[in-house]
Amino acid sequence: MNVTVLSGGVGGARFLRGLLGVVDAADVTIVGNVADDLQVLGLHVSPDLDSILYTLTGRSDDERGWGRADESWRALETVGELGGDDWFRLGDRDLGLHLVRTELLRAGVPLHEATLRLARALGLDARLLPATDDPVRTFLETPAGTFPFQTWFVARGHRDEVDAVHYAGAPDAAPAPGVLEAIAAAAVILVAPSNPYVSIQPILAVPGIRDALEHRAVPCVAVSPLVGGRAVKGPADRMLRRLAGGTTPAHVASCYEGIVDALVFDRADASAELPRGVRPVVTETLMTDVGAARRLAAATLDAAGAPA
Ligand code: FO1
Repeated sequence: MNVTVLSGGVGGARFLRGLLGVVDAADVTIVGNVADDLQVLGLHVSPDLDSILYTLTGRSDDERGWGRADESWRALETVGELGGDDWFRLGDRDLGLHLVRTELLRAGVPLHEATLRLARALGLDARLLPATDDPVRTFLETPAGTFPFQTWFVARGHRDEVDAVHYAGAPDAAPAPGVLEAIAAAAVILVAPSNPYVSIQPILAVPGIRDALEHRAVPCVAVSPLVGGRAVKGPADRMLRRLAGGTTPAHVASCYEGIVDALVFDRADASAELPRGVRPVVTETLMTDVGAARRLAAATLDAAGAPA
């Protein structure tokens, strides 16, 4: 059974780890967000793709929430000593991956091919595709100004309220080879518990992807990233409050109108009426460990009528 999953970084990666515990990795295609990619010290960093790569191959630092386990920071210390840019922290092991990816990209290898090569080298059995090979970048409009995603998220600690979100480059972008094919070949489409505004909508903003989901012939189920109206980590709840008017499942579902048939959300969330065409599915969504992530993935597949 082919499963295609739209996913951001940390929360999405944890959900995917659960999914690979209940379905064959060879049947899973992941379409990852690349709109928070950036250049750091001349290197191309794809934080969401890397969170997925590291988590699914047992290399992630689950406590920190990003980057690699068993990391050291000697190169970054030297960067700091030399007065270089060290606000976006790249660990020594992580740097190795960015060096290889950047060299591939500079040699003209497109991002999807570079990602497939890295995934193969790290032993990932599922297929990981960037939503696009083209430079789509998230910008946040805030009362303090408009910022590129990582400036707002990391350098400013996402303290600024967000008035609007833009996906620069999206109108001219094309889905990466394999993305539309994976949506067309899926028996089930899932939207991981990721931030709708900065993880999922930048994928949908790539021309052709939203359209493919709107015209899907198979069930599509999203998982809410909120528990009891609050983000487990990050700014999703504050963004939903300001941009959608609240943090109930109905507000989350409003971000996915027309593309999902059901929304999976936590028992702690009030089961208010969802937008027309979106069925509520209530379960435990807090992924406290791999077992909990597996149960959530199984419940999500069940909601899509495709039990694991
Ligand atoms: N997040 C931080 O809060 N501070 C960092 O210095 C930082 C560095 C970093 C390096 C590589 C990487 O793959 C991710 C990194 N992240 C860091 C996480 C990242 O900014 C966000 O988690 C995602 O972009 C949001 O999905």
